[in-house]
Amino acid sequence: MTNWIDIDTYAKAWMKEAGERIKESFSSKLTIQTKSHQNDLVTNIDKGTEQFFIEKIHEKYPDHRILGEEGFGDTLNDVKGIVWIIDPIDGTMNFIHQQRNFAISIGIYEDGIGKIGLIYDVVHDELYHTVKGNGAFINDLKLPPLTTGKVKDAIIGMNATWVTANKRIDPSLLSPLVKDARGTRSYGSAAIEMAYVASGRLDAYLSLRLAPWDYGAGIILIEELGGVTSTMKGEKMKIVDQTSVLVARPGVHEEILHNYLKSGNW
Ligand code: 2AM
Ligand code: CA
Ligand code: CA
Ligand code: CA
Repeated sequence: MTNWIDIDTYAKAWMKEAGERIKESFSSKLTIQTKSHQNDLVTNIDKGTEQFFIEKIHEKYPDHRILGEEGFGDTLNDVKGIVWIIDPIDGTMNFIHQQRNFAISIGIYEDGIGKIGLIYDVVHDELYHTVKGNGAFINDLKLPPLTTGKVKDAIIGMNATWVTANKRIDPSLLSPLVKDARGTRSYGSAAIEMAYVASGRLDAYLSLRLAPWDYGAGIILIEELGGVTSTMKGEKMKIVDQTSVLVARPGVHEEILHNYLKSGNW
């Protein structure tokens, strides 16, 4: 039998240790490179943090597999067994420019089913955690289940680029949602925005394209609290895919999906 509580305990301790190392790096010079385009950034600390987790996991759990953003883990063709999905720094641009508003995100899956969700907002020292079925917490504070809401009362997390002209979307599609919602916010870290949906600080979050390491931990946390997770087409995420993401408290999810997203080709 897999001892999920043990795995959770190790993972959280490694996250705290990695967080300390990241904070220590604030006083050293970063090596910054670009990836797919000029605003898609990666640093030596993203890479070093991913390697730190891989070493720890290999040592303690040699039969577990790892999918990491920076590519030091395994190449996965399936989701069999226990798979750790790791984003060593989610919000790299914030890490570089602001030295805050970034997180370490770890989702642990068994045969494609989410078992442990961990998001660590390093600078605020807020660790969002759940072992499926055992409740979700910020540090030691237990989070209440998410109540039903409406768009008109909702603060929605989304990136402003989705309402400007760009290749993925007609800018007029999401502007009615922005207009009808109580407010919108953009934090620049999908993991933090999903942790905020879990904790009720945001009522919804949506993004046109995210990778498994961006949303892998967040959907486990949100589902544990009764929130709703899907693609922007309303389909369930398959954890290995790049996809659009819509996560929200009940009610708000259905309203966004049916009243605002029906005409889009996401
Ligand atoms: P990252 O910082 O780990 O790259 C920014 O709005 C959010 O989108 C961050 O969570 C960021 O994760 C994520 N993201 C996903 N794909 C991205 C890309 N190609 N370029 C920049 N950010 C990306
Ligand atoms: Ca990245
Ligand atoms: Ca990310
Ligand atoms: Ca990242």
